[in-house]
Amino acid sequence: MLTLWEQPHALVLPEPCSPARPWRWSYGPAREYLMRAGDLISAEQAERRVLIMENPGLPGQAAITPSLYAGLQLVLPGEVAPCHRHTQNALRFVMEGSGAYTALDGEKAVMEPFDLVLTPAGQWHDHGNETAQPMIWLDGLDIPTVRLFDAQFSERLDQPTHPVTAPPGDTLARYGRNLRPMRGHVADRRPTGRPLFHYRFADWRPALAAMARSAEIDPHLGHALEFLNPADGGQVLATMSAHVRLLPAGFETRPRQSTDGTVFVVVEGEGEAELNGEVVPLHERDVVVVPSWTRLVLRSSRELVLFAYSDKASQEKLELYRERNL
Ligand code: GTQ
Repeated sequence: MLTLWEQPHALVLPEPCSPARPWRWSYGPAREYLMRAGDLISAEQAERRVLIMENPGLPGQAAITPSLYAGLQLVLPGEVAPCHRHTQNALRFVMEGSGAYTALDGEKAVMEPFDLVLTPAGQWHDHGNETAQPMIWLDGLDIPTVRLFDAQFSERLDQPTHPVTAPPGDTLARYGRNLRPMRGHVADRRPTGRPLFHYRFADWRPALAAMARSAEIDPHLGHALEFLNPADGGQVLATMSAHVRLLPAGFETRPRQSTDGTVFVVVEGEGEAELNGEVVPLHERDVVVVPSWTRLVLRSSRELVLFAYSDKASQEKLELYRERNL
């Protein structure tokens, strides 16, 4: 037994005090390391050729926040990352390359820069690159969350790629346009109740641009749109939420705190993030992690477009989520 009153760290704090640190990974140097990994190991050998972005405040945990994982994955021309499934939820956000695919239960999503692709828990997925260019994307997974609950299972398929079950884009055509099949709805097609797994830059970017033209800007967020599951209007994954933002040139947000530790990717533009008073520059394709309850201010010198994912979906289910707009 332990004496509660002598614990060096208080166990019940007045507000979040994350061990994770605010941090930025510059895309240029990260990309160089990843390409070097490409010389050293094949995607098939590695199963997934990924450089993990580990938060310096969480050494040895392969975590970017206490609940989330992030990595950069490289698939070279002609390669396949073999088919597997697991209880961890995953999202992919394309950093560069065009035309490689993620297949979900045998249906390919052909990936373009800044597309969001989901591989929800329990669904078979493999990745392949039949183009002539390297393909790099950010992997966002809930690995630390599933580890916390000791609830992980995974298995490899006995062949590298899943047999084709539907033509590429089939689900997007049915569920990506405010429509759904009158028969053969979600439950038959994807047992998880998450039919749509591809959210294209070609769709979300014009939506954000239209919002920026006509909506009043939110002083704490900028213009912001959340990705949703068309089957129920909820978050894209059981444990993770994702959104995009636009800050017009010369905009500064008011400070904001939220309990969902968030990973940002700079899609376009230039600016800076002030994280608990520390200023970090923002350039295209940089990755920045903003841990829970960090006081965040964003500034744009050029029109800034950001993608972000967080554990808000988990926290809302557990009735933990809070935010404070200052
Ligand atoms: O592509 O399935 O970065 O299973 C880590 C674990 C990617 C994947 C990661 C994975 C994957």
